[in-house]
Amino acid sequence: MSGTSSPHSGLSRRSFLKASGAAAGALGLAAAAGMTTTDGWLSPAEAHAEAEERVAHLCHQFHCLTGCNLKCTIRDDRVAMVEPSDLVDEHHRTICLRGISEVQHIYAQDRIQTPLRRVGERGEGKFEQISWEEAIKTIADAIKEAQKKYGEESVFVRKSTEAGIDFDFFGALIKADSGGEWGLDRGQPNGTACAFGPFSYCPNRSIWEFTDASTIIELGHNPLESGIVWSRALMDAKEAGVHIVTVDPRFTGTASKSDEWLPVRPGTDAALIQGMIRVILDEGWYDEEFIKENTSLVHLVDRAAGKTYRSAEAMCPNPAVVSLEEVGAPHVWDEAAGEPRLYSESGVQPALEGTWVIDGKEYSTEFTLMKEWLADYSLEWAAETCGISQKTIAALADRYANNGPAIIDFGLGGPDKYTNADVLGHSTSILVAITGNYGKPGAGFGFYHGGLGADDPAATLNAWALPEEYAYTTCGISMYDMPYKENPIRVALTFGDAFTLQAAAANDTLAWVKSLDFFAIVDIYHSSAVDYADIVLPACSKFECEENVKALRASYGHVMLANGMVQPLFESKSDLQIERLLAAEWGLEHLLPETYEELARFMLDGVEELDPNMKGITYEKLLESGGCLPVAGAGPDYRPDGGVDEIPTPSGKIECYFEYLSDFGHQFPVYEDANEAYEANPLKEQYPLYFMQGKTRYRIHAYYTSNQWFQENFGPYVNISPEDAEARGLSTGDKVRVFNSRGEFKCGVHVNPSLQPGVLFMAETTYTRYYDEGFLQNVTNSARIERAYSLYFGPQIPYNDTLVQIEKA
Ligand SMILES: Nc1nc2c(c(=O)[nH]1)N[C@H]1C(S)=C(S)[C@@H](COP(=O)(O)OP(=O)(O)OC[C@H]3O[C@@H](n4cnc5c(=O)[nH]c(N)nc54)[C@H](O)[C@@H]3O)O[C@H]1N2
Ligand SMILES: Nc1nc2c(c(=O)[nH]1)N[C@H]1C(S)=C(S)[C@@H](COP(=O)(O)OP(=O)(O)OC[C@H]3O[C@@H](n4cnc5c(=O)[nH]c(N)nc54)[C@H](O)[C@@H]3O)O[C@H]1N2
Ligand SMILES: [Mo]
Repeated sequence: MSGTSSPHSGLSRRSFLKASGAAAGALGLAAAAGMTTTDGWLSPAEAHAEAEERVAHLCHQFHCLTGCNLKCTIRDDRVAMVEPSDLVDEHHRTICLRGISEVQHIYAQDRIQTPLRRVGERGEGKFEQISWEEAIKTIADAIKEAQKKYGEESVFVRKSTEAGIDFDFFGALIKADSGGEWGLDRGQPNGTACAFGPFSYCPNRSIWEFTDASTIIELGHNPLESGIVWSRALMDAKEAGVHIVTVDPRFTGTASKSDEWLPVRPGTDAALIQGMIRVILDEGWYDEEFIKENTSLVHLVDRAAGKTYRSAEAMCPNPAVVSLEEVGAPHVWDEAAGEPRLYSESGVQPALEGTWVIDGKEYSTEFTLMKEWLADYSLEWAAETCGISQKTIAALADRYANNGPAIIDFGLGGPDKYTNADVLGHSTSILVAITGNYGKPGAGFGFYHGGLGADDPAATLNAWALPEEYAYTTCGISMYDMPYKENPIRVALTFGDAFTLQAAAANDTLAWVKSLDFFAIVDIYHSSAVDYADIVLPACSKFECEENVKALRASYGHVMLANGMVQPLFESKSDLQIERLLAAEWGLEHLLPETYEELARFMLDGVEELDPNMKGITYEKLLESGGCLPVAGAGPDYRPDGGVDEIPTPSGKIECYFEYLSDFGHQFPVYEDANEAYEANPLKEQYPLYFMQGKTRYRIHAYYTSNQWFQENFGPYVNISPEDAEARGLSTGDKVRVFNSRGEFKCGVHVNPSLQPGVLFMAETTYTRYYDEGFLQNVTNSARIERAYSLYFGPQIPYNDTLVQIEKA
């Protein structure tokens, strides 16, 4: 198959390589490492007289949670132009500026061109070029040696999300440690998991239903940057007259399109939500019928023991992990009978409020206990804590409770990245539960966008499985703990730069990485962690492959098969072939698909019969179509069932009272300051500024850093309010030093009136090589509080929970 996509009569890839090699001197370190400049890749294609031109439909990056189909003009086996796909229905037809400028990215100077071996110190970034054979053997030898000396659990293999979206075989084949709990994007979900079920942060209804809502609250979510393509649904809602409220310390793009912007103080959203709950209870705006029918708030609780009156004796552990049989059925106070009855008994009329003595023990309903808990939280306190006025909180509560269906669309960035995010998620769950804004059109909560929820009809694809004995293991210590807790890891292999993207407090992380016996990375670009690797392997981009086809994906309402690939640039290889080369060192490559074509054919085999949504989608028909077919029923009219009758908790009800957190006193979401980012923190004397990070439309995390157009205008810079800038004599374009006790970095500064005084903002992240010194991850917070280990998803990395100082460099 290889080569059939590039039958050129003109200049071949090989001759380009030779031609561009002449300019190798321009790159300094990179040239010493055997790299050539990529300048030559752009102009000759345009100038070529007999250019061979064709169109290919390729799949774009996934980690902005879309994965667009892209129409690419390929000239002389090089991507020359990228446009929105014409194979996609009008409503899903999209492209963003990252897609449209891919040409600048694919052929960027940061591409890793050949396998490299480190020759300097770790972190120095000095390499020599080596052969694939030698590189693969060096990695395999290091892994085998560690396995022999220290056991299988000494080897760590982890893929960055973008690098692992299509498959992740090799780590499982060698039973490596995968880094345990993710520690990302599960902060609020830690609070909603027990209430509505583990994966309730993925909405059970569709984003296209935004138009059915009366109100949408964007809670620390900035879809106009973090979900550009999905934000179409928000704009549809705006056009339909839906009232949109954005809660964000910054005046974001999303705030600018909203009816209201609430500039909350960083890390205090739980106080805002608790203020709303307080108003709703005081005013009697709750939905009593919904509460009685669908929530745990009518359960009886033994006041002294803090334990729900159930048919089982033991305290209920995390309800997300147990069944009704294990914990016993809850009782309510039956008003008809005047005695406790099983909630599940027919004809029971549960009391909402009250306290009764049963067998000498005092019992109250959860609702009564909730009111007692809330007694500590006045509206005045809420307003003072979160920085939003009492009047505004009360008006929002009114709108949310009394004005028709409402949606809370929370971000997994922003407020999720503080140590108190579970308190926010739990509070939001209670707000939703008492108002009944769930399980009906135009109502719900969660992280809308990204097909994580029920945005488009489900599409069934077969999963390529390895024999059962081949599976990742975990040493019991998650990656975020590895720099701090004793662990068996000696050797690491990452696909993508997981170490500097996914871990905070980079000085700690990288000190740990330096202490390892061996570290290898497979990446497309010279990302930040590359400098620390012993061996670097060049992966090819999403636009390149040894064969004609590559990724098969179900995304954004369509099934797409990337086809018409460009040959891998330089000496890069596809991830599949890299995994196969590694697997071959263990004689296990036969367990992997030989080609992307084999994988895609397998994934599609028989799905037409299995799933009515997949009707008409076969490998052949996909190729005939150009590479993209709609899943049946996709489009803005799609409405999933998404009801309230199947809450996957032991009781089948929305659980508001978290018995399992009694040891921490968190049965209800007791308000808690963030770890570092709070007003009364004495540390503010030294480091007075909140340092928030977030997504930018110009990058997916660090990816696209290498795009020259973006680099020229949107390199690493810190945003600061005019007030804070003036106090420090800073103007836009100045160089600054940002620092705290964990570390520092130097880069440019932008004075930006969209920020409130006291708050800095920076887009995460950019490769270290573009900073003047260090990078933002040097200052971010890696604290893991004790309670977090009891939560469903474990501790969350609190990047935003960070205080810093800034000065002119
Ligand atoms: N372009 C682009 N899109 C992406 C990604 C990307 O890298 N680039 N990454 C994807 C991923 S992995 C994720 S998790 C999602 C995340 O999607 P979002 O959650 O929308 O992402 P963020 O920009 O991190 O955070 C959202 C907002 O939270 C605000 N914020 C910070 N602290 C607080 C706070 O205490 N309270 C409130 N209310 N707001 C606060 C920030 O100012 C920011 O505007 O985006 C996805 N989409
Ligand atoms: N300070 C701070 N840090 C943060 C955040 C924050 O808000 N603040 N947000 C966090 C969030 S929400 C998340 S989800 C994580 C994301 O962290 P990751 O999951 O690690 O990020 P990705 O962007 O998915 O992965 C990008 C890496 O994979 C490489 N790559 C891309 N495509 C491929 C491929 O096809 N093959 C191979 N081999 N490599 C590839 C890229 O070059 C890059 O090194 O970052 C977190 N980091
Ligand atoms: Mo994320």
